[in-house]
Amino acid sequence: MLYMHTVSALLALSCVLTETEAWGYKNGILHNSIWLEQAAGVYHRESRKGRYQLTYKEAKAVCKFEGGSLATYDQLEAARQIGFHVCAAGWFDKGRVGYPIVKSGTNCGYGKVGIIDYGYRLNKSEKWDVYCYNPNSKECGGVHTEQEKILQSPGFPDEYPDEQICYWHIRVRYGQRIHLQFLDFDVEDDVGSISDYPEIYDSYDDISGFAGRYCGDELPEDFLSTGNVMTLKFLADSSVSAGGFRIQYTAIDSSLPTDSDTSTYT
Ligand SMILES: *[C@@H]1O[C@H](CO)[C@@H](O)[C@H](O)[C@H]1NC(C)=O
Ligand SMILES: [Ca+2]
Repeated sequence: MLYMHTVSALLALSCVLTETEAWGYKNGILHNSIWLEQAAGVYHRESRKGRYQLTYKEAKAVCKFEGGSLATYDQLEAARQIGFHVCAAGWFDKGRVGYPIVKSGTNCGYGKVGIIDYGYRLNKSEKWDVYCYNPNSKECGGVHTEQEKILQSPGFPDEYPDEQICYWHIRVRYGQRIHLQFLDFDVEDDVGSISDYPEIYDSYDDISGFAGRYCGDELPEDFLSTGNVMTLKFLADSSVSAGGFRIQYTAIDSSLPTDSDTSTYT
């Protein structure tokens, strides 16, 4: 058992992409997760350094940084029951490690459904991802599967608060594409958009498919995804806010070729 986990951890490590610029470095931990899904207040985080990079102590600090705590087994199970499915082992309460599986598959969870439980780890220096619980987490980000929706910066129409990290993962039906239209836009402006910015990724995470980063007060152009998933990420640093944004997405049925016409939208 342990051997298999070590092998999978090593495999995961070997495909970690080169680290992009660090940000949010606090208490020795990088707080920018690669991706996040949330259900019932539970969400998964991994280190910016990649999968399986957090000791138990670091895992606790990641959750605390955002005002939450490590999820308990029951919280993880409650989230799982409403569809929270993540194929990555993470720390949860009391030094236990596991992950929630909703749908059995051969690549993940040994074909089982439920919390795949590695048990209470004796060695708290082992490195895994983490499952946090924060029912009062700010209203930003999340997983959206509706056919259309308006996403907005935290607090809109008021200015967004400092130090925001939001990930909106959009997933519509297979075969559909996602059309994004900016309705309002005002984000702290600087050269290179390094302070505050939304970013669009033409994929379900923020590792691949980077399609644009925006700041200032000019409405960015519409964007059309290649496939049926997209990620919108928003970061705000610790000073200077602005009016924020509203973005509408709409699922469109499309029989267009999916590889030829996206560049005109980016
Ligand atoms: C605990 O885990 C860490 C990280 O995997 C490892 O380097 C260390 O040797 C382990 N300690 C013991 C006592 O097994
Ligand atoms: Ca700012």
